[in-house]
Amino acid sequence: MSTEALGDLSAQDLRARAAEALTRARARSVALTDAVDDEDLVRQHSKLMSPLVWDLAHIGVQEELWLVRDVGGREPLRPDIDDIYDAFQHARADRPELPLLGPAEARAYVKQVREKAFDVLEHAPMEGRRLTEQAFAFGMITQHEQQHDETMLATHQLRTGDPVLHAPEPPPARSGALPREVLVPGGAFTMGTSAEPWALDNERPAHEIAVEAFWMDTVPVTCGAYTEFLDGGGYDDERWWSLAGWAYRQDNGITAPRFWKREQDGWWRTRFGVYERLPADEPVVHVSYHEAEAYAAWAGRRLPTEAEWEKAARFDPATGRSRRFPWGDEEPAAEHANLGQRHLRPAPAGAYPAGASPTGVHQLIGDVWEWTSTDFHGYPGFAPFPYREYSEVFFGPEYKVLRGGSFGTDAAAIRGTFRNWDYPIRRQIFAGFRTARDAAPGEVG
Ligand code: AVJ
Ligand code: FE
Repeated sequence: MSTEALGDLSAQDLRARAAEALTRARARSVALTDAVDDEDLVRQHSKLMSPLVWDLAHIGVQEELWLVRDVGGREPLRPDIDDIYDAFQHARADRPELPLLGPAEARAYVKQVREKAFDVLEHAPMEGRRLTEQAFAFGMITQHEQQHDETMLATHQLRTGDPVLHAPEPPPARSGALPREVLVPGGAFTMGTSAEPWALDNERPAHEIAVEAFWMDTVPVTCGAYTEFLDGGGYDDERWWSLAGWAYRQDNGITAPRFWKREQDGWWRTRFGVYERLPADEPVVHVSYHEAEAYAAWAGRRLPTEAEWEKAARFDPATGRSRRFPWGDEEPAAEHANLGQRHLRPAPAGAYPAGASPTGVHQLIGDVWEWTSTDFHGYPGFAPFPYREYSEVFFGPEYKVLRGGSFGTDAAAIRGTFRNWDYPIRRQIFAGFRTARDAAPGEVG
């Protein structure tokens, strides 16, 4: 569906689309929390994460705040728990100590909120307020739930014990031989969006920005390529690391990506409770920004800027226009990208020829979030909407932008303009990277 087409949907169609998206998100939240027993739901599997039962009730509280109370103007269901589930009031490490709703209570609560939210959806006008224009609030809450589902998936990866999640294997590489890198032409392009109905505040507004011609890796850096850096002593050679990166590596004794282990016969990893040999052709995942940056320096390259990433993903040289996705304006389908936890791992490099961008860059959407070298900031003309705490309070040099989504990101929560951010030391997220380099003066594309 094109942006314009969504803009033309009738109120009835918007309601159906919102209901379908909310229902799909809920099925995923239920599957992620039903997969483990109650004891496991209330446990903290890592100081970096909330207990799963916190995420579940927090999803409900956010939905109550925006859909039931604000859009619907209805009475609060549980005003007494607002504070407990306010992410700004309590750090993740402290959440197990809170008087949380238990598993049964949390499940009943989110169900009750959803019934009210659906009632609001049926009656709310889809215009008149910016919050309801094109069902924005429903799209925002769908994305919020899907984002927490990805966070819960990361919690699953940190939990120890037998595997409880299952999914089919991703498709094999099927692109044929790909060039190592492709040239993305220099010049202005449209970054961000003012037209995408469910785009969040930090993706707005659309603006023209110029980038110099550059070379971009055709596919994300694979485990095989990363192992060369590792086995070549890259983690012990200060030359490749930034000052902050080297301090991080030293202070934390970082010697390989998270979840990797060296055995007699090479590198192995733990993935959702399965211990397995590392697949050489799969994009590397669970690396920090610092590790990505060091690898790029070792390879004689650099990380792409956020603008370069978006130009590679959206710019169509034939029309001069920016697409919604690398493959065009249609919503992601199974042949385009590895999204939505359809598979429990990134797909091999070359698995998605139908998802390539016009300039020939593959797997920009799905598989692994990609670190960019850009700090998280608002675009020119940024306006917080509907609340400062979604994006604006995170603007600044402490956070790096990640792009493209991972195998754990749902299609509802990703597009060519979508921006994620995290601390450069984080590696429990499904993050990898690709590298870039400046084009030489003659190579202008
Ligand atoms: C956009 C993924 C950084 O999980 O911290 C969830 C999304 N905001 N609840 C996060 C979010 C509020 C956010 N990220
Ligand atoms: Fe949240």
